[in-house]
Amino acid sequence: MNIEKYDTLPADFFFGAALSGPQTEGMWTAMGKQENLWDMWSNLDLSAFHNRVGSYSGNDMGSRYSEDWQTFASLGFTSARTSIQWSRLMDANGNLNPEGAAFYHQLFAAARDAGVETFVNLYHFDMPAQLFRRGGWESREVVEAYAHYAATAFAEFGQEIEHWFTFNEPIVEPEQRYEQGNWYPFYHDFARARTVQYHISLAHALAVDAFRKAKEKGIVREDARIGLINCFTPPYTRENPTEGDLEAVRMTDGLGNRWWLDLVTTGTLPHDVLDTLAARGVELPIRAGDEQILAQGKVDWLGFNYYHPARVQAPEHDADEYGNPVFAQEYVWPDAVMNESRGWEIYPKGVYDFALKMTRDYPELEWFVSENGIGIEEHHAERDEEGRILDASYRVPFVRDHLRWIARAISEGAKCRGYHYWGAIDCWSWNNAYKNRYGFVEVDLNANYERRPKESAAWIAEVARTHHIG
Ligand code: IFM
Repeated sequence: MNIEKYDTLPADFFFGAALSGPQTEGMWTAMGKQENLWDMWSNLDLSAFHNRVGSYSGNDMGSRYSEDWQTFASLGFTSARTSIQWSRLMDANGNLNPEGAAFYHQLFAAARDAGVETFVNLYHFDMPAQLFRRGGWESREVVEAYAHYAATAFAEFGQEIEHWFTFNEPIVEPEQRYEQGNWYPFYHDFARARTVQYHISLAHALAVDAFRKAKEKGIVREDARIGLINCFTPPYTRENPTEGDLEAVRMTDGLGNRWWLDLVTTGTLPHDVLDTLAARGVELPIRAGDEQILAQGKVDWLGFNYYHPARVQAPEHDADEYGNPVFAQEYVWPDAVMNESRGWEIYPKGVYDFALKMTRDYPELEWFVSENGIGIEEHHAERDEEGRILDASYRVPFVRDHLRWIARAISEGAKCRGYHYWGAIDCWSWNNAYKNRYGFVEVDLNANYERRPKESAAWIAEVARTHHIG
């Protein structure tokens, strides 16, 4: 496959950065911010975080945002997506926190001054702790509270922000917190995970509904758009698959990908997946009227976070040690190229395969690559005489190959409008904290979060300026 020939992206294709409030802002107790679930976990057990770096740190963007927006502009980025922290914008009684609101007004104004458009996401795994204690995403009350928070954000920033997103990676909390036991409070309960997934879907649809109503009333700008961002995993199985392997693909794709794609394009959830869940005794907390709520979930466009594919096969056992139903197990592809720091497969063609699937199955849907990036342990990285990290040998081919496959997908009709690189300035990553670095720009934790461009920074700036991938 001569992928090198796809070396140019369209002139109106945008480049930018993806980030989130909890991973960048720091200032975790300032400006009336409430405790969120990450703060709660950090307070309970700091040793759960790499090098004991808890949620307090962010990457100090809260005090350096003017410098950071300038840095994004210098990389040729015209937009950046961050998130509002629910726990900063709202107080414990569900009212607007004026200090939090003032912070975000300043943050967005500084971006405008630097010539960078802010895309705003409303939720990035950061449930306020007091709402978690009241049931978190397992509770309808919290779904309603989220809808109220979203409406408050639209009212407060509706004239400033054009691009809104309801959730980042809504599949991740059900999986990490409720099913796989990796994140506090470490549940291993498939059915609870699906309840959470269902409630997040309702919350998304209620927020879209609030957005549409705000738009009708002129509360948000006339040109404003709303979307959802998910980490989609193109699913693959072995060559010459059995029926069981194909079934594993259907459910992996159904729960992780089609669930959200159907929701945002048709306002429904995939029937085959719901039927299979019911047949395996997994009951969703469906109430009368929910269909009408979900029907509001159709979006204006979609964010596709792409890091790695899903390689699955028929499971050996149909239940796990906790009694949860199992629909698939990992298939270890012998040709896989791994990012050993993160444990994720590097498979740039996946972005193309999934792009073509969207073009085929959801032809009206416009989208952009809302996250892509490579996190590497750079603690002992080589540096040049000026101290710059020499990362071009791995970061450049990673980004270049993904961009080439995106260019090819566009040439075959994919409605992909842009590319946001995750963690363009190194940032805090959940329980991995600062273990893996994604940035084109280093953050030096030993020098008060000082920023320093890496070798790859000049390369991405040139690509963003010329649209020539090279
Ligand atoms: O850090 C995360 C981000 O919060 C969501 N997408 C994947 C990133 C890298 O792991």
